[in-house]
Amino acid sequence: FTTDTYPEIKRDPRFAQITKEHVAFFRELLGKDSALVDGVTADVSLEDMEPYNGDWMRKYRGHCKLVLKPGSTEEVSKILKYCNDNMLAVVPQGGNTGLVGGSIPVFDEIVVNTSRMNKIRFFDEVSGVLVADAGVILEVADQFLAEKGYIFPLDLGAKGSCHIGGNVATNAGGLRLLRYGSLHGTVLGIEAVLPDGTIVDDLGRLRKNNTGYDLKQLFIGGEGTIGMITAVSIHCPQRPKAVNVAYLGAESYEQLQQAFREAKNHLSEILSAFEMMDSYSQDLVYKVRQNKRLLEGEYPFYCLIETSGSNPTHDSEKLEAFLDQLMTEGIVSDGVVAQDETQIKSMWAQREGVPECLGHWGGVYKYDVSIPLSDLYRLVDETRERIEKAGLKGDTDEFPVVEVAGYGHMGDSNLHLNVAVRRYDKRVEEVLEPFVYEWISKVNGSISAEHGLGIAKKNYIGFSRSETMINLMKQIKALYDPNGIMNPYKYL
Ligand code: FAD
Ligand code: 2HG
Ligand code: ZN
Repeated sequence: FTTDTYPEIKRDPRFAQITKEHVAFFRELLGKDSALVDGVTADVSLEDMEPYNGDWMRKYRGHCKLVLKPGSTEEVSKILKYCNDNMLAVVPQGGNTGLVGGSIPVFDEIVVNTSRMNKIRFFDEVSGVLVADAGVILEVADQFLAEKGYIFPLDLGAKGSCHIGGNVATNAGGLRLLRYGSLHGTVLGIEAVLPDGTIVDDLGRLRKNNTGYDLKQLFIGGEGTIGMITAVSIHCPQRPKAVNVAYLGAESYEQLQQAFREAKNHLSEILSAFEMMDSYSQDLVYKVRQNKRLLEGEYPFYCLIETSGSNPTHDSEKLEAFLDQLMTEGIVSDGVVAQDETQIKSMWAQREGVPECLGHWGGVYKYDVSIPLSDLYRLVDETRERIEKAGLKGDTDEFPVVEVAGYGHMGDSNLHLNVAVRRYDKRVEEVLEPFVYEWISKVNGSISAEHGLGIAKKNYIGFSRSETMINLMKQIKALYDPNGIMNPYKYL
């Protein structure tokens, strides 16, 4: 895709074009060459720009000519102030793993990337409070915590690349939100820079702090539209000593709902994940990775259940008793419990590998939505019917839809509807949109459960938010970013 896909978006003429003088300023400020990828004054190839201009799904393409990699909050402050004074538009970027095109420039906005801001600043071994730079990679933060007996309260498939600043900016949900809650609760403080260079030092370490408006919440899930997060303070739980994982097969979505009800009932405080996968998503993973099936039989639905607790014997007994009951009552058809760390990893790989394997054929139309549990899977069935009726299913250039699959964080009522295609195709998009968004709106769901709006859902925010709410958001945007330089052309 290119911006041609959005003919309604025109480059805002209020923004300046980047000149050699601008580059000279940034070069002087950031010093080292490694802090700057310059396609304005230096002979930098398109390939060098590719990691910053292209997204994980190969769906969005920017035309940025300058990437800045500040090494400190002060440098971010000087960069943004200069950009604001000179009307240069900016896109904050972390690991660039976002799935809604939010971290990709639309035209020639300057990318300000956090990869050099990667220090852990503070950790309290008693309270579990971690303070770290925005550019720390999620997995690195978690490994640091593991050595201290703690765990980062967020985990997701992109952990090896995404930055904690990006996680907070998208309010990422992930695989264990069911257990550890949303970043709106676990993030205790934020340090951020406003477009005029003001450093907002709200890097508190307190769990309780009812002193006026909780302004940091605006940056959590703000998607870089009001300022740049430079550091995060977060409350981390004790790392569980006992982790068990089971992978089950079921005949129907109704049975999965029953299994979830029973999991809450029987596993209660140790339940840490309940993930749903349909056969379409699982079969694709087996096909792409050529790995052995986890269960002997094939089922229309699968779920992955994880428990995390402090007593291995107690947790195993609980999980075994729970599974016995599910099997005896015919709620699930088959199941297997991981016997060691390797099996735990392969079960999780079978779930976490779904997004990558769905992308194997070329592209994926992704819908990350919240739907009341009873209706959740119906959207996948109806979407598949629509695609088939439109005659687009086929796996050829003429019939580009390879598969329609549903999976996601069932424990949080969060469905990932994915339509895998050989190539992005307007005909497919027209069958899917606004159909999916209208469908969601009718059941009072949310058009974005955890990935945000970015540019992908720019035109659809009204399906989940009222006019009044959108206007309030615009007022906040105007207050924090009066020149509109922060991540322009995106959802606001
Ligand atoms: P980027 O992609 O670089 O940026 C994302 C957005 O945040 C952009 O709008 C950007 O402008 C803004 N931003 C980035 N850094 C800052 C900053 N410092 N200050 C202000 N704004 C900033 N998401 C989930 O919620 N749950 C999942 O389970 C999940 N799994 C994923 C699995 C895979 C394989 C992939 C590729 C993605 C997945 N995601 C998931 C998407 C998710 O949004 C990102 O992985 C992650 O949260 C984004 O972090 P990032 O550092 O890559 O941010
Ligand atoms: C996941 O849960 C991620 O695996 C990605 O949120 C979902 O790619 C998707 O649609
Ligand atoms: Zn997800």
